[in-house]
Amino acid sequence: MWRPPRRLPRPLRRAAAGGPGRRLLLSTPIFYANGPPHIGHLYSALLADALLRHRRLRAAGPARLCTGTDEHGLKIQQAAAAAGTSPAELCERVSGLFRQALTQAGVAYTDFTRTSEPRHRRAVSHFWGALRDGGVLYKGSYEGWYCTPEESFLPESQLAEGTDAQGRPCKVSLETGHEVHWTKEENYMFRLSAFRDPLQNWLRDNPRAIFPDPFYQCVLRWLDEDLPDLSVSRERNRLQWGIPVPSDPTQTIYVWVDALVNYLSVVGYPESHGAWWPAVHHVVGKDILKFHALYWPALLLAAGLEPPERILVHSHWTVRGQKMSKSLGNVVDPSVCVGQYGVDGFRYFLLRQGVPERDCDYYDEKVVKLVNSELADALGGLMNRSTAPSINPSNTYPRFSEACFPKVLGSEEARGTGRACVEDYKLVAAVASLPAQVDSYFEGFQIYKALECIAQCVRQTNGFFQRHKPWKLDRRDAAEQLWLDTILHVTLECLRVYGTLLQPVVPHTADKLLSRLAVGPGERDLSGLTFLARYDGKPCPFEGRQLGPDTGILFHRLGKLETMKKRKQEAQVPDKQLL
Ligand code: ME8
Repeated sequence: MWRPPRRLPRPLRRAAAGGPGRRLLLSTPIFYANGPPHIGHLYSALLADALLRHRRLRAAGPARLCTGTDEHGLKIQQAAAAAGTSPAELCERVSGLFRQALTQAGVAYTDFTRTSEPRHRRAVSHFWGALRDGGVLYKGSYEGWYCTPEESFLPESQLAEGTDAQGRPCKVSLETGHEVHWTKEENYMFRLSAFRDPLQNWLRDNPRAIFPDPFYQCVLRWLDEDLPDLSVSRERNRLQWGIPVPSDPTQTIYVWVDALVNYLSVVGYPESHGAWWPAVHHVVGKDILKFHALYWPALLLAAGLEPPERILVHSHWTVRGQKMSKSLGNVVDPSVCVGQYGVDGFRYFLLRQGVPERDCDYYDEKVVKLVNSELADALGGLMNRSTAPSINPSNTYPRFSEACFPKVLGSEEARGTGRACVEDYKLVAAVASLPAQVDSYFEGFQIYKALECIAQCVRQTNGFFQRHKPWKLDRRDAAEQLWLDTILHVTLECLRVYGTLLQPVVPHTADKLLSRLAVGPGERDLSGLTFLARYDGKPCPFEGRQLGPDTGILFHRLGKLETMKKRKQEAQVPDKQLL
C-alpha cells in the first residue's frame, strides 16, 4: 500500500506570513455560478481586497488577488436544467454578475478564473496526472449520502431527519438542512486516510497556518477523527458538466478537486506556478474549511506541492437572525447595498462589523447607524470642522507650537505657555501607536479591530477639538493664534493618519480626505507614515503647505430607510430575477 512521507520536506517548516519583498497570492473562494452574488460572497472578497490594499501600502512586495467562478458540477448542471438553459449559458451570465458585483464594490482583483476556461481545464488534467503518478488514486465502488448543494458525500454523523419539498420524510445535511440522496457509483478514490500524519506535521510546524485559532483547533480535532478516503470522480453518465478524467472518459473529475486547482491554474500551473506557490493566503468561509484545510493540503502534498501558507477563515452573515437562503427570500444583494450606502459606506460596514470568529447579523438600520455615526459624523465632521474657512481662512496646514504643546506636560520651559492637557497627551500617544496596531490587526486577520481602534482615535480627536473650542479663540491675539494653529495642526495630523490607514477599507473617502489635506500620491503609504513630527522636534513636511481644494462634505449622511428602500427596489437588476 502507498504511504506518504511521515515528515514534510524541510522548506515546509517555515514561518507563517510575509516579510518584505516577498510575493503573495491572496485568494477568495471561487463562487458557484448557480445563483447571483450575495453579501456573504462580497464579504470574503472585501476581506481579501483590504488585505491586498494594506499590503500594497506597506510596499511589502508583489501581490495578486484572485477570485472567480466555480462552474462545473451537478449543482450547476441541475440549476441550468431548472432554469431551462444550458450550463454554459447559465455560467456565462452568473459569472458576469459576480464580476460586476466585485468591481462595483471596488474589489481590486488581479485575476478572475472561470473553471470552464481552457487554461484551467488543462491545469486540472495535469494535476490529476500528478495524483495518478503519485499512486494516490484507486478505483473503487463508492456508496454514500450525497448532498448536491454542498457537492459533497456526508457521513452518517453529519445527517439528520428532515422533510423534502413535498413534506415527505427524508435525510438532510445536519449543517445546511439540504436533502441528501443515496448514491452508489464506481469512482476514483483518493487516499486521504494516508495523509493524517503529514497533515498533523504540517499544522504542528505551522501553528498560524489556519487562522483565527479556533478554526485551527477545529481542524486538529478533525484530524483526530475518522479520515476516510475521498471520492474524487463521478460517473460521466450522471455528471457531464465537468472535466473528464484523463484517459477514462467514463468519469468526470469531482468538482471540488477541479475548483481547488484554480489556485494553481491562476499562477500558471503546471509551468510557471513556482514563482508564486506556496506563498498563498486563502480567504474562505467556515463552510468550506474542511475542503481547504484537509483535502486541499493533502491533494497538494500528493501531487508533490506544498500546502498553502495560510488559510484565513471567517464566519457567516445572517440576516435578521436567519441564515441567508433563496427559499427564505432573505438574500441580500450586494449591488443594491452598494447603490444604497455607497461603495465606501458598505465596505466600511461589512469590514467594521464582520468578526471572523463569529457569525454576524445584517440589517439595514445597523448599516445606516454605523456609517452615519463613524464615517459621516465623526470622521467627516472632524474634517469639515478643522478645514472650514471660518476656522482656517488661509487654507494652509497650520504650524505647530512646541510652546503650546510641549513634549513634556508641565515642563519648566513651557511654564505659562503650555496649553495642552493630560487628555491631549493621551490622544497623541494613541495616534502615534495606531499605525503599528493597525498593522498587527491586519496581519492577524482582525480588520474589524483595526477599524475599531481607528474609530476610537477619531472619537478622541473630536473630543480634543471640542475640548479646546478653537472657534472661540481670538486670532488677533498672537498667543491665541498660536494655540489655534497648534490645535488645527494636531487635528490635521490625526486626520492624515486616519486617511492613510483607512485607504484599504474606504479608498474613495480616504482619497478625498488626503487630497483635501494636500497629501501627495507619494506620501500615502504606510512605510513612510509619520505623525506629529514637530512634537518630536523634527520638521513636518506638511506644515505651511496650502491645503487641497474644498470638495465638500467628506461623507454624506445616509437618509431615511424608506427612501433608500425605494431606491433599492428601483435598483433591482432584471437579469437577477431570472435566477
Ligand atoms: O463553496 N456569510 O462556493 P459558494 C459569509 N464554489 N460568507 C459567505 C456566506 C455568508 N452567509 N455565504 C457564502 C463554494 N459565503 C465553492 C468554493 S473554492 C475552491 C470553491 C462566502 O458560492 C464564504 O466565503 O457556495 C463561503 O466560503 C463562500 O462564499 C462559498 O461560496
